[in-house]
Amino acid sequence: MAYQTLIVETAPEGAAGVVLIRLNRPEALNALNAQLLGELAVALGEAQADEAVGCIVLTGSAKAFAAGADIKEMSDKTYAQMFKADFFTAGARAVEQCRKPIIAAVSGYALGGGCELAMMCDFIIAADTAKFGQPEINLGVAPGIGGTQRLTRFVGKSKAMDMILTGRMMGAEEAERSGLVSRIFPADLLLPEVLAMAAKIAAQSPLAVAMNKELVQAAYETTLTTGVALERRLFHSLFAFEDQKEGMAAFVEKRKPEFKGR
Ligand code: CO8
Repeated sequence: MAYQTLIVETAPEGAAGVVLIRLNRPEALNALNAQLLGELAVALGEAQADEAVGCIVLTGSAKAFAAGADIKEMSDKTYAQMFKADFFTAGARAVEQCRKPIIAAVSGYALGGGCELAMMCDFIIAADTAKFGQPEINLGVAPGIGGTQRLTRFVGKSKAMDMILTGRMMGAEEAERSGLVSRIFPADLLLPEVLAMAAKIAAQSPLAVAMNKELVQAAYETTLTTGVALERRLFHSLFAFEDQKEGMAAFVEKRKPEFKGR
């Protein structure tokens, strides 16, 4: 598909098995509008369907991952229009339901819906220039695609309240210290580092990757006892796949495994 608000590259910079999805509305600091979220849902659907893809990287520009939902598109909407269009949820659902890992590579602003989009991904790697925030309070509204829930789980109640009620931004170091971000790189190294990470994930067994992702996600949704029981079941079930035999044989034979996804 020819995208107008995204740039989609397969195996960028030689990163085998990786799809790079770049949000591309530079005139609006990558503000998320209906078209962009619709295109994102299509791009993720294609990446999900392509067996050659093992990991997805979502990024923006040097200045902005995304500066939020498109305020100009939203400003005149009525309650009925927002409700009927189920505004935003299709794009959000595509990210939430993707079974392949998605890494958010965040440089510059990740505000409002942009911060929420990054938090929907499996983990966030930040440039030292990254700024996270939920400034919806300044517009007389609230986060609408998970910000109050996910930010609170990432950074705890006190900091989430502080961020959401004051609308202040958090820099990369504070975000890493608070558990929102996994790692920080200098801005010019962000993409090469994230692509190398993504290629490493893409070279693993896609079956094991999908099950590991499902298990970590389950830690958010269930009790410890249920989560541990699910982990044990999936751990046992991984022994049904050739990839487990290959991974363990390769270790014993002191060679690199070649996973086939079966
Ligand atoms: N929406 C639309 N346009 C935007 C947005 C946005 N969120 N952010 C920036 N832009 C546009 C600006 O209007 C400007 O356009 P123009 O040149 O035509 O005036 C262009 O991008 C460049 O922006 P600035 O000139 O403002 O750039 P600065 O470097 O001076 O400032 C900031 C950068 C600080 C990021 C500033 O642009 C800003 O504060 N942006 C808005 C941030 C914000 O409030 N985000 C939250 C939006 S609400 C939201 O995300 C709710 C999500 C939940 C929706 C769920 C629905 C169900």
